[in-house]
Amino acid sequence: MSLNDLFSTGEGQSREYYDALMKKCDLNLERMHQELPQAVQEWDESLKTCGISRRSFLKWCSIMTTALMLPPVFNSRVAKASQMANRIPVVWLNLAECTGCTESLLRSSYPNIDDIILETISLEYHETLLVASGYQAEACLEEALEKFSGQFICVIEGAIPMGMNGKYLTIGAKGKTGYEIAKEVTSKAAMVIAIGSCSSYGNIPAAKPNPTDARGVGDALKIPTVNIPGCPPNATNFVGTLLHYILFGAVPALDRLGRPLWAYGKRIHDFCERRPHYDAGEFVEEWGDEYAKRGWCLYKMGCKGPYTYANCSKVRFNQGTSWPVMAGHGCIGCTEPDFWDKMAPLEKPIADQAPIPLAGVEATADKIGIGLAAVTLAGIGVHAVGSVLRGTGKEKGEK
Ligand code: FSX
Ligand code: SF4
Ligand code: F3S
Repeated sequence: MSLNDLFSTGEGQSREYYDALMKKCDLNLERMHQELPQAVQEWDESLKTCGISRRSFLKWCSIMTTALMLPPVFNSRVAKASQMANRIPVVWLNLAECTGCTESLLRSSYPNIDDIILETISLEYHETLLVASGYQAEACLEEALEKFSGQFICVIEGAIPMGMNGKYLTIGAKGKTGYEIAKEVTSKAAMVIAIGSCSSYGNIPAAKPNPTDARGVGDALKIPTVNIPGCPPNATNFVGTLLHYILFGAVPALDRLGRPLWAYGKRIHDFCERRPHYDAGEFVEEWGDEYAKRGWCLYKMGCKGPYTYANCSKVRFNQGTSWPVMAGHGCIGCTEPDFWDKMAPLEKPIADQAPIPLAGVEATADKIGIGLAAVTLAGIGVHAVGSVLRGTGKEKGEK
């Protein structure tokens, strides 16, 4: 195989581009190797404990390389980076949220490699998982901030309530506000990751009428954040972002909403297994009807896949078992800003509602914007006509 073939998978980039990227990557991996603290447990040991073979690990590395939109020549580098993930100090803050992110990311019953990475990252501080409480817990945080200043990744789960001077959320024995804690911790971090839609954009704590004036971390602190939205988010999207940082010492390319493009660059609708039914005008009309049993498209049951940017259909959840649409419910758009208000009612098509501004769609579809709703509507119209013409009777219940 020629070098040009090896490089041919990279989104149309030239060989020179990847040459430079490889050099950058090798230099960064070496730097990380020298600078990062030693791991508590070696990576191979962690794999062995969880009963995962080296072969499965390497297979996972090639999947992850492709997911990160890198050519196969990066497989071994992704493997190296994964082995270093347990050496990056992480300080994880829990602010206004339901702890669903922590639950879904850190508590899987049958760990796969994403989970092992998440379970072995060097969590220097995590309120929910910490055994210590009160002054002892605060001392742990202070120690971590001092010891790893400028080196740790700050992961924030949850929104920041700004109302009443931040006093809707106070944490710990000294009664500091969530805002004060987040401001101090992020000022010493190498990178800030907003995990989940609450910390990315405010989400449910910020849903109307938002009495606590809850906001996303970037908005509240006026700092740049890498946003990994989802309510809860997918472990792969967090792990991939971490790996990208270890590989290149930089955050991956982001969209206007701070989401990594490799994970949030395409719509749910673009890779949905029910898409052929959408294109054929075959829709579920009622929960549990004949068409639901046949796995037809859920658009008329309120699926927001056409307006939602995420890779759920490709990476799925629970060790790749399933994802919302596969389980039989439409996507509710949980990776989009203000989805709780803007996508509501969740089981009715947006086309049935008055036009609403969809910030995520406008921002990331770059030009498609709200026009998408109109396009989808037009699509439904065309497909519905098609159904009638073919005499399939799918027009039942149509308005
Ligand atoms: Fe909950 Fe996380 Fe939703 Fe928010 O996930 S699952 S409300 S995104 O911050 O804990
Ligand atoms: Fe899939 Fe929803 Fe799109 Fe239908 S509308 S194809 S169910 S994403
Ligand atoms: Fe959320 Fe839709 Fe994925 S509801 S989990 S973005 S399928």
